[in-house]
Amino acid sequence: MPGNLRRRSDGLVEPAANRQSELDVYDGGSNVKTALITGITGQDGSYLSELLLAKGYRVHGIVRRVALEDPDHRMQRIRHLLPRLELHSASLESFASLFQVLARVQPDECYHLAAQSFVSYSFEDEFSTLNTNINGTHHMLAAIKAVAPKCRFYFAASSEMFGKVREAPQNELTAFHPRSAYGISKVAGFELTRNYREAYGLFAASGILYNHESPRRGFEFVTRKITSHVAKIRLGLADKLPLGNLDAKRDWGHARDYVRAMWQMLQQDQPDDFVVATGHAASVQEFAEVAFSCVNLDWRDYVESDPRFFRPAEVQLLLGDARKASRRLGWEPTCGFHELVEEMVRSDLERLEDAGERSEGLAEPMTVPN
Ligand code: NDP
Ligand code: GDR
Repeated sequence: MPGNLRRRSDGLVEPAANRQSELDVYDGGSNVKTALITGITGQDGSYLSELLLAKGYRVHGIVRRVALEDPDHRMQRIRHLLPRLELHSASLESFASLFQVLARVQPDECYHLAAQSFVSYSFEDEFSTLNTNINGTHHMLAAIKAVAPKCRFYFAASSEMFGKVREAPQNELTAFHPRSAYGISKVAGFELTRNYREAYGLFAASGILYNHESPRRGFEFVTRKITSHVAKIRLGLADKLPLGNLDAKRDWGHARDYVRAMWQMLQQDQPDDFVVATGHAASVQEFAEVAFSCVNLDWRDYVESDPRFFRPAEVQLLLGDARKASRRLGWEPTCGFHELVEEMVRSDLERLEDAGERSEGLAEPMTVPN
């Protein structure tokens, strides 16, 4: 256990310093809600934690045991929140471990975000993607049914379920046609969530979220890959950006907007499923064009086609119709495409410049192949 974390007698893991004074803020309140987030170390988990803490929730998170051993690296996105979070180690693959956490925390709301979320990787390892994503969701639902049946459950479904789209834009009634093990796993999770709602009366909702990005996006996803390379190229640290299919179009929004929709879904009178999207699509090439133009460079001088980054089955166009979310949740995106790209490029430039100034080397903090 790292020095800045300690395990309490009830099994909770928490920052070693000053824990109780933080909790006193919440302990006295009669309306304090408790939320449990799986995947709290990911992009969405970090923004959702910030949102819920700002609303006065007690926020618990499930993390992998290895994260507790290497918090500087694996908890980077939530490092600034650690004194206010209560973390539990459990494994998505183990029903018993999730059952124990749910029984102990008794959350009012559970946001199930943990998944093998990289579509490309799901072609390399279908088995672990299906296992983690389907069984993980099933374990969470079954444990909630058994020990916390009043808990409201959010499932992180995906536009990848539409895959080879039957129509554009897609809405909650559009048929699914997934094109990867990842997409298949999300269809299974979506159907499990619906079935627990219909068969056992759980308050279980799915958000069918389209691509949402931010400076906290993993480096393997195309947007962050582009903005981090643009920053490196601008600073003379790289000279090429290898990419796959430039024609794929996605409906790109900002993660901070999308986690707000997750919370809103669990505040409704009845559980339901919602598409969350901006309603505007842009191609990978357009994203690269805008990103390079932010630093006064021409993308054509740097982008090169690399067969390694093409997928065996591609999803060519995803465009969402979020009118139901707008009507019923009052949800609207606040960040436009250009603003998103600019924020990501600016953030990557600042990160590299800071690293250069501190002479700590320029290795990316989360080293993943991209
Ligand atoms: P990230 O990849 O940033 O985060 C994934 C999280 O899941 C991390 O906390 C990761 O933990 C955890 N995780 C992965 N595998 C396991 C495992 N075997 N056991 C326990 N935890 C695991 O994803 P996002 O935050 O972007 O997405 C959140 C969810 O929303 C995912 O389910 C994703 O599929 C879905 N989604 C995302 C969209 C997007 O555009 N971002 C759109 C639609 C759906 P660790 O840090 O330890 O690896
Ligand atoms: P996606 O995101 O598969 O939509 O899944 P990703 O950024 O990986 O790909 C988007 C599109 O860009 C094309 N592409 C490349 N992709 C990557 N990663 N690297 C490249 O070099 C590259 N070149 C072109 C891809 O082929 C694809 O068409 C994301 C994840 O967050 C999922 O978890 C989530 O469910 C969906 O968004 C909605």
